[in-house]
Amino acid sequence: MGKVLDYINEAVRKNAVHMTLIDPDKQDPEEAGRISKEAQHFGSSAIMVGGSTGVDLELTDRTVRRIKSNVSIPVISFPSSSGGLSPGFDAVYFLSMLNSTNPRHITGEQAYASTLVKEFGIEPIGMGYIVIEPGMKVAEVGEADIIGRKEIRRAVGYALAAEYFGMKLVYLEAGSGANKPVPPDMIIEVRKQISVPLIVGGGIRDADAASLAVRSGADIVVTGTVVERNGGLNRLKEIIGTIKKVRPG
Ligand code: 1GP
Repeated sequence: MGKVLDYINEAVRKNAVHMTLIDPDKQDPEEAGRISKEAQHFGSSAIMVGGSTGVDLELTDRTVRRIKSNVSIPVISFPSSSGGLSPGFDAVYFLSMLNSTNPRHITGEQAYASTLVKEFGIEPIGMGYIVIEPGMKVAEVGEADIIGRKEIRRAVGYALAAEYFGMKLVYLEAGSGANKPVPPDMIIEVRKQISVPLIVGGGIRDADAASLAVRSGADIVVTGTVVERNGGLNRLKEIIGTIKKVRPG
């Protein structure tokens, strides 16, 4: 097992985990570094870097380097395509959008990215990525056959399939900026059925929503949009503080 995956598994065993998503398009590298430093200080366990649109390799690279010089927690690529990889990453979520209708997002981009991952010497962490309603931009770009909020059995099916394929993590994604996060009853059922760590993200913007996700069974909560708003860092602090209380070490 790789170093970053070991670190994630260990963190999840101890208590509920938070990861901060930074979209390189949303702020300059300096600001990304500043946000990441604060996030680490509040107790976030990793910085994920990625965005669904317009991946600019040069900007990603500068952003990753800036973040790396500001934090000691892992900086993980959260790619939307093979284009967003930088040699500066500690690891990459080597994800397959399992409910895409286009094989390009299930195995195509990955077949291209794998050689770059090898060349750069980045740790790949296999992940089953499952897009739930409303799905937002990532559903559109990834041509997802979106799983409805009530389609719990379908969500469980994809999550179990991910585990049986040998993927190390399962991610239930409502989409960045979603007006509603992944429903609690879906999280509960998926958590019951799988044994690998469960990540939940999309639309989690306050401590209550984060707490509900963790109480339902999310091992890892991802937030992105919240820090882009006024007072966002305070919100982030509250979110991380709350989830650590809900499932303390
Ligand atoms: C998106 O799940 C993440 O991939 C985070 O979503 O930006 O809504 O926090 P938000």
